Amino acid sequence: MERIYLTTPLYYVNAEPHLGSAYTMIITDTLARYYRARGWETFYLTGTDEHGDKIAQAAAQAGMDPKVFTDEISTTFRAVWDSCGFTYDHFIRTTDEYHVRSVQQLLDKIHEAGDIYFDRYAGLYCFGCERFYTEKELAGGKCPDHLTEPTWLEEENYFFRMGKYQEPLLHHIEAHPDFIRPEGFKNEVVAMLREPIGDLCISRPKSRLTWGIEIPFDKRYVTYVWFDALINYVSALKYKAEEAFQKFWPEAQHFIGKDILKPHGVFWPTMLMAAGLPLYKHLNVHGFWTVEGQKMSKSLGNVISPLVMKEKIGMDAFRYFVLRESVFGQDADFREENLTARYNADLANNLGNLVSRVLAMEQKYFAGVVQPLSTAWAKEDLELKNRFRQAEEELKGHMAELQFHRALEAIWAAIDHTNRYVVQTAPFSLYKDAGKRGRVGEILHHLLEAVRTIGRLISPFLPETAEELEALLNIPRPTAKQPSSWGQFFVPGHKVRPPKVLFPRIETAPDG
Ligand code: ME8
Repeated sequence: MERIYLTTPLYYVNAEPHLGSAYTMIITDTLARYYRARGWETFYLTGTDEHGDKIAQAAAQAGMDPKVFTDEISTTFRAVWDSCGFTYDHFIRTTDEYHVRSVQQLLDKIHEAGDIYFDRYAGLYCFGCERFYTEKELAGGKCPDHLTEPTWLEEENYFFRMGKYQEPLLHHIEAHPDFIRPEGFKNEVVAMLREPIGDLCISRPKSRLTWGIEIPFDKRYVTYVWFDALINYVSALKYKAEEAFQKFWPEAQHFIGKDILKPHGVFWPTMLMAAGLPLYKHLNVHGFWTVEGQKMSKSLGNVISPLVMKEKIGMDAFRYFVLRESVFGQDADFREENLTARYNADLANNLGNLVSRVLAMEQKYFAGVVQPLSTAWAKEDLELKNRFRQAEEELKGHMAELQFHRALEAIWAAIDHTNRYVVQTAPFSLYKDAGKRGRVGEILHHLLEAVRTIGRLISPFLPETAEELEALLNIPRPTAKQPSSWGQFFVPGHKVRPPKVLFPRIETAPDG
């Protein structure tokens, strides 16, 4: 049986879910739905990252104990994702006991193998990033992310011998060119590995931070951030059972934004090597969203909330827009006018009108009752069926390549073709001729097949709409096993429902 293990980053609980985190969720949810529908065994993981300075500070600001604070925000996160309808199989929290245990076991293992050592370190530390910077990495003496001057810090800590695995990792990437995708990000990681990567500081003394996971071999220290959070990808499976780990780990595909490329592309695989575990299959890296050309930020007040979008245009339309508007791996810009334009053109007009038209004609001419097909199909009927077969083939390739915008383009090309088929076959004119009504029944039968197939193809992307189409066609959920040959699905006499508006048009102000 084919399998896939999909993961998102674990989101920090110091910010609300927004367009950025929702984008990673939409991509992974779409893939999970796509592979499940194809009968693959799928495990889809998300969760929250809850330790570290930033969270401790946020809790202190809220006047709350960090555990109470993280319980609250993690619950909110989960509730938002649930109300967006994301179908994750497991939600992990870095404060979950099994995860804490798993991190400690891994620390012990790597420590015993001699790849964790104790040393004095002094350097420039950015509290925002929770890491030390080298002079070279700073921009004009400031942290390039936070634009603040780092603090000089001197302390004794535990270090992971990351440098030892630099060469083996480079070899692995050379032998598996699609280990990190798209290629531009692989090249970035290769460039990082061509410079000395050094070792990684993995602890904080409890005198400075208590909100972390205690180092099992030295209770004066905690580990936090990467040596904690990254391990979730393994601990979530081990929590299920060793068998789940054996089954899914070889098929692991991580999805992340480009901001966390180094931890996932360098820290994580070297940690896995030190722990004697196989590496993940793919690291899939996506670009960043801006809003009307600007960085999304609380202070600018331009943060796009998935729940507000759901309220405004519906979750399916929001999913459609972000997947259709962006190219996986590249940055994208969220613009209200583009959203409205795509919604009206692709969803309200192309898809929505087609479905209404087909169901309205079926209702008007045959009281919703599906008519028989003759054995001899007209050329345009065959072309219509083949057009969908072609779309399905193209979809497969695009999904494997994470080209979601192309996958949607392929489906919409078939929808366009269907709209042209209606114009070409003109059932509304034929119906006036009583002798041609049999042919009208056939045309509508083919159109109902088209609507059914559209529902199946769009279901990973627009799951609610797919369900609405099933309800309108009065048919059950397709299963992975169900044969779906065109022309053999609808039994003549089956009754479909009257049309309904799936995507009400958004009225825009007239130009000028
Ligand atoms: O980094 N555009 O958590 P985080 C696209 N806890 N994606 C965006 C985005 C934007 N403008 N802003 C955020 C962390 N993201 C760590 C991860 S993993 C073991 C630990 C998405 O809450 C994107 O997926 O800062 C990015 O990688 C993630 O949010 C970072 O989330």
